[in-house]
Parts: sequence; C-alpha cells; structure tokens
Amino acid sequence: MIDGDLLFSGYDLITMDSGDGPCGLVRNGALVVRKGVIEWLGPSDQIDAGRFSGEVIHGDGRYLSPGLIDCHTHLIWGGSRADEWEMRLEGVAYEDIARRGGGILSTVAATRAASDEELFSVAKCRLEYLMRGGVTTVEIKSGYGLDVATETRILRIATRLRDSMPVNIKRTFLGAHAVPAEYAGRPDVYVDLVCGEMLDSVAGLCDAVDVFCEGIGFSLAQTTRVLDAARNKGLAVKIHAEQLSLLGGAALAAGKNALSADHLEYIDEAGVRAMASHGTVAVLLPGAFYFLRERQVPPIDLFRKHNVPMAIATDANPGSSPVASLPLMMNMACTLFRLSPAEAMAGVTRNAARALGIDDRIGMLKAGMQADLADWDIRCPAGIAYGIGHNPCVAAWCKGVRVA
Ligand code: DI6
Ligand code: FE
Repeated sequence: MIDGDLLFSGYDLITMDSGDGPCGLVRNGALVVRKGVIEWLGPSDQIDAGRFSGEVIHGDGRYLSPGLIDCHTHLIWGGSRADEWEMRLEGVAYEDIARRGGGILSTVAATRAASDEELFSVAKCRLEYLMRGGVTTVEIKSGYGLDVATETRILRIATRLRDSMPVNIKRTFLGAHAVPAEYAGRPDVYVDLVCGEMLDSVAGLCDAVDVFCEGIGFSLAQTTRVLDAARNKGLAVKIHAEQLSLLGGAALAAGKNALSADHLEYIDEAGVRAMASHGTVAVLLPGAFYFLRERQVPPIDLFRKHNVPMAIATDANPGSSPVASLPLMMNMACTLFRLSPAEAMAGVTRNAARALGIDDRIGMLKAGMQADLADWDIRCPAGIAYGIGHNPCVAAWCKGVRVA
C-alpha cells in the first residue's frame, strides 16, 4: 500500500518550481498529499493508484496549480462607493473626491457605523468570491476604521475570518491609510496616535504594517515614523507607494526591508534598484489602474532588468478596485501591463507568497510545501489568465482540505 490522504493523478502540474518552461510543467503528473502537506510529485506512471490508501482524484488531463495567493486586499469595509464612481464617470477626479471628504473617508464613516456581524458577513462573502477563483491565501488590510476602536475591531474580524474560514489569511494594519476628519489639518498628531495607542492596541492582531505614502496620504517623514514604530514591535512592513505620484516611498520602505511595495506606477529606476537590493517584491494592482483609468503603466521592463519579483493582487476595495477575481487581475496584468501569462502566474503564486513572507510554505507545488492546490479546466497554463468573466477553476484545496 502507498500511504497518503489524497492522490491527484493524470493532471498536468503547473509547479512554478522545476519542470518544463517558465511554469515548471510536469505533463501527466501525479501528486500525493499527506497530513496537509505535499509529500511527493512526479509522473503519473511512477505511482500505482490501485495501491493508494487514500482518496484518488483523476485529472483527466486538467491542470493542477498552487492555490492562488491574493497578497493585497482591503476586504473589510462597510457601505458602497457606486455613487462616487458615477461622479468619476462624469469627470470628477479621484483625488478631488478624496479632498472633498469623500473617498476613503466616506467608507470610514460607513465602516464605523456597521456592526461586527455586518462587517464579518460582507467580508466573508467577498472572500468566498475570491476562493471561487482558486484563491487559498488572502492578505487583509485594516484602514477603514482610523480610530483605535474601529481599527482594532476590523483586525479582530480579520482574525475571526482567519480562524473560521478554510484558507490562509494574513492580517495587515493600515491605520495610516488616510487622515480621519477629526484630525483634519493635524496629520502629525494622527500619526502620533497610529504609532502609539493604535499600534499598541492592534500589535497582537496583525502580521504586518502598511502605509499609504502619497500626496493624498502620508508624507515620507510620516511614513518613516510608522514603519519604524512597526519594526520596533517586530512587525513586518509594506507600503502603498508611487500610485499617483513619485514620492520615493518604495525606496524608503525597501531600506527598511519591506516585504513589498505596491502599486508603483510612478516609480523611477533608483526606486527599482533600492527594491532589488533589499529583495522587496513589486505588487502590481491592475484593477486600480483600470478602475481609476490611470495612464501611467508601472515600469515592467525595469523590474525585469533588475530582477525585482512581480506579484499581482486584486487590491479589493470600494474606491479604486471593487474586484472579486484574481484570475481577472492576471488577465489585466497581461493586457494592460504586458506581463506574459507565465509572469502573471508567478505573480499570484511564488512571488505573492514572497510578498507575504511565507514563500517557504506556499506558492509552489513541491514536496514539503503546504498542499494548497487549484484544479483548472484549461487547455494550457495561459488559460487561467485568458478568460474575462469565465471561471475555469473546478476546485481548490487548502492544506489538503477541499475549499471550493
Ligand atoms: N490605495 C488604493 O488604491 C486604495 N487605498 C490605497 O491606499 C484605495 C482605497 C479607497 O479608495 O477606498
Ligand atoms: Fe491598496
């Protein structure tokens, strides 16, 4: 008898590790899962399914990939911003709406007013949409509370999702997302609160700290204070940088060994070099680029030239990226940013794992890694990113447990 819990047989394996081509393909492959971990993978003819002790799943030529990883979302918010979208369609700029107290602050008001149960159930529903697209790991940021009580509440809800949903969840504190109305004109006093009482309250409820470094967000000096406070608490850091303008936030965060710098439409070569030398991942968010009708494309060739790993995420949020599908973001990364489908695949697997600091456990099909898997009804690996509004995901497993 061959011992194990699950045997996948007759699948083309997209390992994102070793194998043929940029996706590490193993044709007509098999994969054994035991106790939630990938125990073995190789050609199907090297393993006798008739002698396997556990459940056997036949691929019939379908594809099996690592479960997808959405490494940048803001899943927990109340209300809707469809009205602001209509205003933008009539020509009002995103930044103007933010300056008039709309934008992030209108979602903050709706989030503060929502109950824990409401926030939990809308976030769970958004998470389930992502899971249907093959996602087995999601990063969730706070940032629509902007006071001690609500930021703490949001991260408790993220923790409850982590503990009750069958996928991997990483929690990020984004208290420095916007200056709340009560601190209008006093951003440094708000940063005191973020670095002090707020961070003290949430430190045990998050895995990383993020800052929106932008003209309509926080300056370099303010960003530095937040990142340093986070590092002093032993937390990982990341940054929203160069989305609407070039401030130098990506280089600043890289210098603090940030896991990732995200958006990056306006980054320059010095910033890319700084990211390269600190191993900081570039997280590309084509949903926000599309929805804001941005024109400046992130400098993909510079990331390639300096070997900066590129990840792709949904940025799921009500204002700039109301997106619920990671494969759609892969499609947009290819059509709008000119990534290859193989680069897009790396962007939602091994590079996204690295952006979360967990690439030792997830992001590839490899013996010893967590058995996070997605089963695809496609004809070639590019098929995952190819469709728009189709969902080729047949099923997914997280730690060997079926989730979708
Ligand atoms: N950048 C974004 O794209 C989102 N947050 C951020 O820092 C937008 C958030 C929103 O508009 O609600
Ligand atoms: Fe974001």
